[in-house]
Amino acid sequence: MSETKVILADLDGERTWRMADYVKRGGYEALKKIIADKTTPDEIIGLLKTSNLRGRGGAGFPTGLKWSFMPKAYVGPKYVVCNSDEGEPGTFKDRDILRYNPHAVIEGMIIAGYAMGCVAGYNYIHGEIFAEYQRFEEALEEARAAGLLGQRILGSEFSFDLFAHHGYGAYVCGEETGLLESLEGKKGQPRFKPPFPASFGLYGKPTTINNTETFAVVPFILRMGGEAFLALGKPNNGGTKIFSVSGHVNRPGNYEVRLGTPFAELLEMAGGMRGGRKLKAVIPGGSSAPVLPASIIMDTTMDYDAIAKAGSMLGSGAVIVMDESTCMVKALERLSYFYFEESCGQCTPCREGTGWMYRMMHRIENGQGRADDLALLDNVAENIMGRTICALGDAAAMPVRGFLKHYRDEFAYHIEHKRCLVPVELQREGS
Ligand code: L3W
Ligand code: SF4
Repeated sequence: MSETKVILADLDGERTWRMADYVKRGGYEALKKIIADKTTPDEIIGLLKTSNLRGRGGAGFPTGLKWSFMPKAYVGPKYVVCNSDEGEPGTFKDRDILRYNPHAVIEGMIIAGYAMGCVAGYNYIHGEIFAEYQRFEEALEEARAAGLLGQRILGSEFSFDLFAHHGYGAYVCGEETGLLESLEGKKGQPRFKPPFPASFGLYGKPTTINNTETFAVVPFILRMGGEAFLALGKPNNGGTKIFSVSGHVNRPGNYEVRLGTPFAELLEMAGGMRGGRKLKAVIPGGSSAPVLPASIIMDTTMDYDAIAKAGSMLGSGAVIVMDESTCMVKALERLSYFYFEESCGQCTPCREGTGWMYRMMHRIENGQGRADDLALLDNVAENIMGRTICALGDAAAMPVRGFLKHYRDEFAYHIEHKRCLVPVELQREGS
């Protein structure tokens, strides 16, 4: 029972982020081959479709299909954008990719530019990480000096340039259209979809946006082949995925495993439960994903379809592990505060609803809950879902629905007894 590393393979050396090291690991071979062989864009997109690669940022949308949405006959600039605005609570994989393997992202983005006929690419990097931004800039300089960016790449007809953009640290800028607005120099407020970025993206031009991990794995898929990548995972869930495991485990960190790996194995890789305590619940895909109790998650495999069947989302792959010492009311209060704080305020259900949910959670946690608060929480969450411009509204409502579905008794106990159901000694030990 161990990791199966693709993006994170052979990163034990001292300067794995340097181009020379990446090249030793087979880096840029895929790009050189498609240029030398004059591989067609359709062949590359076909390979991605065969691989069953699904977007690693949260929605799990099929990457090959997304790339195929870009209009081929469009006259004018088209863009490729990398979403490195990692801000989902619990997620810390993209910053490790930028820190240790930035050239994989660069190569993946150049290949994307080639396959979709784009003139330029931008990597939007979260504003609260600095060393990673610097490292990506340095990697771009190395790639440019080696003739892998700019005009007539490797002597071919293909020209493409790539730039890094340091964001501002707002969670909503990780939403693809909020990111585009921000990249254009405006307030990062999401746009209505449709039109999707594939038809109206950066500066109104066709644009494809993928997550850092998605781009980083593309060169490996080209080298190993679509079938081989698919075989690492399971049908409809190709390849490996990096899971950021945090919370009450002995060895929190990033683990790259085959999609379809049982949760129990991932937990063991992360060193098992801290202090030998009992597992209570897991948020399997970042804070937006509904929580799952131990009884469900221990029987579930870590892939998009299995987690959806269990009633949650694989999301960005942030696995938050909670043991028996966790007060679910306190946990949800923290999450609700996050969404309240990060709402961009454009739409009423999200702007007002996130505040209502947080204030209700705050009073329940502080022993001032009212008898009808749970029904009111259900009602507010229900009225946010599907009624907002972007996914942040749903993302705020889904945790509330998940916690109330599985731990309603604990919330009711808090309201009735004005204290927590979890014994105080256990809470202190777990903190
Ligand atoms: C053209 C169509 N394009 C869909 C494209 C669309 C997008 C992708 C998926 O939300 C989730 C959210 C968070 N023509 C298209 C089309 N597309 N139909 O496909 O679209 P969508 O709308 O399903 O998802 P989304 O708006 O991208 C993302 C969840 O991720 N999440 C958030 C993670 C946050 C991070 C982070 O901080 N880095 O990863 C975690 O679970 O709740 O459900 O590109 O344009 N007909
Ligand atoms: Fe802004 Fe929330 Fe509306 Fe998204 S759902 S556009 S974050 S107010």
